[in-house]
Parts: sequence; C-alpha cells; structure tokens
Amino acid sequence: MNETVVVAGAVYDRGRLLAARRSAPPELAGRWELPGGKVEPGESAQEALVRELREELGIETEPLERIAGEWQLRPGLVLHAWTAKLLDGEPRPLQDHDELRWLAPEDADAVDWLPQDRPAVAEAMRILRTL
Ligand code: 523
Repeated sequence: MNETVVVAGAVYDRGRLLAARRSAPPELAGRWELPGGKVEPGESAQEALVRELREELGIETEPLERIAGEWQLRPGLVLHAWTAKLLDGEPRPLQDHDELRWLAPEDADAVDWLPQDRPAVAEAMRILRTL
C-alpha cells in the first residue's frame, strides 16, 4: 500500500491552539485547519511537520505527541495529527493561508474547521486543558 501521509500540527502556546484559514485550493479556501502538509519521501512525520510549519508560518516548533487516529482524505491520502509546541517566532501566513487565530479551548468552535480536522482539534483541545 502506498499511502501518503498529511501531517497536521496542533500548535499550542500559552494555553491556546493555532488555527489557520486556507487560501487554496478553491474548494478548501475559507475553511480552517491545523496547518501542515504532505510527508515527503525519506522524511519522518515529525521532520515534515517542522518543515511545513517553518515554510508556511515562519515558526520553529517541537512535535510532542501523535494524536490518536487517522483520517482518510481521499484514496491514497491520510491525515495524521501531532501536538507541537511553539519554540520560536510569531506565526504569519506566508503560504497557503490568509488568516491565523489563537484559540482558547472554550473558543474551539469559533472557526469553520475542515470536517476532517474536527476530531483532531477536539482531542488537541482536550490535551491542551491538561497542560
Ligand atoms: N489537509 C486537510 N487538513 C489539514 C491539512 C494540513 C491538509 O484536510 N489539516 C488536506 C488538504 C489537501 C491535502 O491535505 O487536500 C494536502 O494538504 P496541503 O495542500 O496542505 O499539503 P502540501 O502543501 O504538502 O501539498 P502540495 O501543495 O501538494 O505540496
């Protein structure tokens, strides 16, 4: 089986979770996601996540734990999620996004999440409350 993994980051800082609004492609634009992208050949999921968050948002992060679960995006493409701690930088939408928001756990539903991201967001908020 040749499945590509898309790794998404539940990036947190000071008790809040980072949400990113996609600007592309048209069918996803305007919806909110946990930022990330495809794992490239030869990369670990954690390496891919650190690279994607650096490229897309200009931040340095440390992946912490895999969020249990796996969500099929389309045949051959599956979504995984990790919690990640913000180490350095202020996130800016450099690529693929046009708006960012830091959400406290009680604001989890304040944005229009992509449906496939919702289970990981719920679990990330649960974890965030324990930190
Ligand atoms: N998702 C998704 N949720 C989510 C991410 C990061 C991605 O549903 N949190 C979907 C959106 C796309 C696919 O996964 O259909 C690939 O995500 P993308 O475009 O962010 O990954 P890239 O930037 O690695 O993809 P390429 O532009 O193809 O390189």
